[in-house]
Amino acid sequence: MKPSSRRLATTLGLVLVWALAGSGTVAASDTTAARGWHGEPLPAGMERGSHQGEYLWTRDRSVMVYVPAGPFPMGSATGPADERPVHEVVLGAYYIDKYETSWLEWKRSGLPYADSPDDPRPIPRAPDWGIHDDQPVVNVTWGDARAYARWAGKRLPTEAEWEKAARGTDGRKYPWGDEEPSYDRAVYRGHPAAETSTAPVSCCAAGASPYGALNLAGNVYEWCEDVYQRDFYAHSPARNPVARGEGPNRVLRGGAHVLEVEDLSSTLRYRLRTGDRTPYIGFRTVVSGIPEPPG
Ligand SMILES: [Ca+2]
Repeated sequence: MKPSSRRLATTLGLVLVWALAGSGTVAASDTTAARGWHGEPLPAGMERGSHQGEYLWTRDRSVMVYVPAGPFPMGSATGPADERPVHEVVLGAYYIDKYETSWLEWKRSGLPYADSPDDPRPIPRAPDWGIHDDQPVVNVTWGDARAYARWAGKRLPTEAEWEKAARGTDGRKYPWGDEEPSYDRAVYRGHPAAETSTAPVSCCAAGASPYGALNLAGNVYEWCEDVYQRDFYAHSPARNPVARGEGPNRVLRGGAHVLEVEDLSSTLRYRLRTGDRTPYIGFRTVVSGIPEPPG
């Protein structure tokens, strides 16, 4: 072998060693990236976000937070009849949007919308205060919300998932605890940033839920997957309950910018006809976690 050939062979050998070592490094980092902030396996399409505890759903670039599997007390012993009885519900792990779905995210989906409040087409229309990218999409029917979720590869939360995301496991009344609502925690009637409009979805960090989601109380009501059944709590299954099937009304949760402070309770079960649109109703979406084998 000529000296130049020997140098070439040596170089090729070094390149091979570098490539093997490099591919090992990539594989190791892939393994790390496939686990979330809680050590849980990440669903395809999910990445850790740039801030501790936050996740990025790559399809719609939404920020999500993690709700671990386990039980929580659902319902209220002191609220209206449809919130009783308090009963233990066990849910699998899931991720829920940190924020209400915004107009910016709706635009990313390519689904139709109208800039004019007077547009006669059956699509989400601008509210009187106009379309602002950082504010929640409104005037959406339950079907519109589902269409967005399908596009994003996500789904609407069940009523139980919404309530656990808002209350955690200690039976609190509001996302932040049992203290009475205030305008730094939630957007409801009289809020200075929302007298004639919704507030940005990033509003009210002091009102974060135990898992870090914002505006589960207030700003806009949020569609859930469930058909509204007044007596559902009396006979619902203990694991991953959801009321499916036909029914005129779907469940809405959390209160809204134009409504009273009483509507902010995290156990309150509001409902509306599936095809209705109002400027105080929006939604957020969820992604199921990956179950881990016991032990
Ligand atoms: Ca809300």
